[in-house]
Amino acid sequence: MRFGEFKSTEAFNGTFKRIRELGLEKHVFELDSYGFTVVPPEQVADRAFFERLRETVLRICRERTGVEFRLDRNGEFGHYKAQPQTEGQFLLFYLLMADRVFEEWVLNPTLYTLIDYLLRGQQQVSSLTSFVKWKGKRETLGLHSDCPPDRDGRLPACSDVANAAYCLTDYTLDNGAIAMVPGSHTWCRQPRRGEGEKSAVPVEAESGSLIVWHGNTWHGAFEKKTDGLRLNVTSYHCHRRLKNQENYQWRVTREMLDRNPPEFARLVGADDQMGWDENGPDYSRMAKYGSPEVKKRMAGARRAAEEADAA
Ligand SMILES: O=C(O)CCC(=O)C(=O)O
Ligand SMILES: [Fe+2]
Repeated sequence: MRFGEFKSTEAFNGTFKRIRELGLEKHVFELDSYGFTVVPPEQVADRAFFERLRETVLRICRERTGVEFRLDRNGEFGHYKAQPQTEGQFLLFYLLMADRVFEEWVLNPTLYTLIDYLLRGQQQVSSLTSFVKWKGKRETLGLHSDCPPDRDGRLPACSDVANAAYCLTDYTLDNGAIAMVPGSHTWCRQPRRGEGEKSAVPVEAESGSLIVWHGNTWHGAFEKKTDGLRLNVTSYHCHRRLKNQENYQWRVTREMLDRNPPEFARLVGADDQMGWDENGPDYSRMAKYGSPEVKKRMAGARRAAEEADAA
């Protein structure tokens, strides 16, 4: 029996094989069992890439605040205004459009493969942000699920969104680690106010690790009690049928598309014709960048139409 080659799972077989090639089986098991996993630095990216990405985030902190940022010093808001801002925390938004290193990041094989698994090949980038944190009081862990609920707070059983934090500094309890409620991804609802706080565990991880979680998993963050920064690149993805948080579909440049593989175009919705104006849909986007499965379906439909015409 050869797993990974079944006809009925044709579209998934590639993902299955990549999980095996990258040695991510244990992480898939943890995601399914507990709703989150931590991939160690050596399975994520090399040190040079990590340093380049972290330097870029620190540079963007400086550019947006007007203040010099150093890992061993607390941050400041400076003239940066983007909301939300809370005690000792702001977010840097729209990083994918800020530097080419983030284009490399969203295509990172480990990140791409685990998100691909969770969203069954239908992912797009929803937002690429950095949570920049320093010492600051928190009353609660702020537990929530990243998935948009229905009006009663319920969530779909499968993952409609998936998230991953690339840790650019160590995550420890005192350093304000992310908090997870193991197993909560199976409960298919948002937590009620204050619910789950006692069951939450700190996800301690060394810098360079990738923390990945299922869209339903309840999570928040512990208070950062130490001096210095806690930095990450939060790589939030959603199913392509959902609206993304940041606008890429119509803002991504031709140069960005030309210098990257078709997977990148799909991550930014460049193959998506939705959202048209008086000119109607532009199906050439799908024809150019669509996934092999979509192209196969389109070709099949075309053939069937031709045959019907000929008959
Ligand atoms: O502060 C944190 O690390 C939690 C962030 C969070 O909720 C998220 O990235 O979705
Ligand atoms: Fe979240």
